[in-house]
Amino acid sequence: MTNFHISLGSEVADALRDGRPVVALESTIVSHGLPRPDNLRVAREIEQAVRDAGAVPATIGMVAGELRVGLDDTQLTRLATVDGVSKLSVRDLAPAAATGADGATTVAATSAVAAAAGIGVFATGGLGGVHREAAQTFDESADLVTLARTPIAVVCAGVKSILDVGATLERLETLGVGVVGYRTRRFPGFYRTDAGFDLDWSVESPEQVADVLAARAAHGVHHGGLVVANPLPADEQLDPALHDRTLAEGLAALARQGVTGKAVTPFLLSHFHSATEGASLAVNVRIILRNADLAARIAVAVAAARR
Ligand code: PSU
Ligand code: MN
Repeated sequence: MTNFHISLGSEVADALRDGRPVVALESTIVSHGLPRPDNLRVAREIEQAVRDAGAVPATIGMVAGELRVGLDDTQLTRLATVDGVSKLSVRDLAPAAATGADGATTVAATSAVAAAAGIGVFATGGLGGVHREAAQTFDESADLVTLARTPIAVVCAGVKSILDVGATLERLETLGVGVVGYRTRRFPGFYRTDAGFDLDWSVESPEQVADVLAARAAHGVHHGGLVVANPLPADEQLDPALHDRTLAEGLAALARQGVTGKAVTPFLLSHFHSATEGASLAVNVRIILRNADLAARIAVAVAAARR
C-alpha cells in the first residue's frame, strides 16, 4: 500500500515544529494562472518575498501522487514546466494521489491542506468566487465553500474581477467567511484597486490581523477562513478602460468557444495576459508579491504573539 500522508519539506517541518512563521502558497497560480516561462521565475520570487519578510514559504502541490507542503525547487520546476499538470480542488486530491498524478492546488485545496498541516496564513493573488451568469451555470468556485470550513487567513487582492464580485461577497457573508480590508474599507477586485463594494471591517497592521485571529481562537466559536483583502495602490492597478475592454472580449470568447468548468478561470487569465501584451501579467505579479509580503508579516506577528 502506498502511504498517502501529507509530506512536509524539511525546512517547513522544522519551522512548524519550532513555532516559527510559515506562509502557505498555492501552485495553480504557477501552473495555470501565469504563462510560461515567467511562471517559474515568479514562483521563486513569491517564495523569496516570504523569506525577505521573515517567514518560511510552503508552496503546496502534488508530485507523482505525493501531496507536498513545501515543494523543493525540483518539484516546483516540474509543476511549472511539464505538460499535463492537473488543477486540483479539494475533491480532486484523493483521486490524484491514488493515480499518481502531478497536480497544482487551487486556493480551496491549498487552504485545506495548509490547515491540515498546521499552517494558519496563506497568500494568493485573487480568490475564486461566483462567476458571472452563475444564475444559469451554477459556476461558483469551491474556494468559497472550502473557506467556510477551513481555519486559515487568506491574503488576497479580493476576488478576480472576471467574477461577479457583488454575488461573491454575498456568498462569503452567507458562508460565514470573515472579510477584512487591509487599510481599506473598499473591497478590491484583483487587477482593480476598488471593485465597487464597501467592507464592514478594516485592519491597520499585521499585528491587528494577528489580534483578529487570536480573538477567533479565544472565543472558541467555530470559525472558517478569514479573507484579508489587500488592494493594489491605485496607481499600480490595470488601466480601468483596458481592463473593461479586455474583460468584455474575454467573456465573449469564452461563450463563443464554449469553455466551461475549471477551464474558465485559466482561460480568462490567459486572455488577459495575451490581450494586454503583458500589462495584466505585470499587475498580477505585483499583486502576488505584495500579498506574499503581507502574509509573511502576519505570520511573523502571529508567531510573536504566541511566545
Ligand atoms: N488567483 C490568481 N491566479 C490564479 C488563481 C487565483 O491570481 O490562477 C486560481 C486559484 O488557484 C483559484 C482558482 O483557486 O484560480 C479558481 O478557479 P475556479 O474558479 O475554477 O475555482
Ligand atoms: Mn468553476
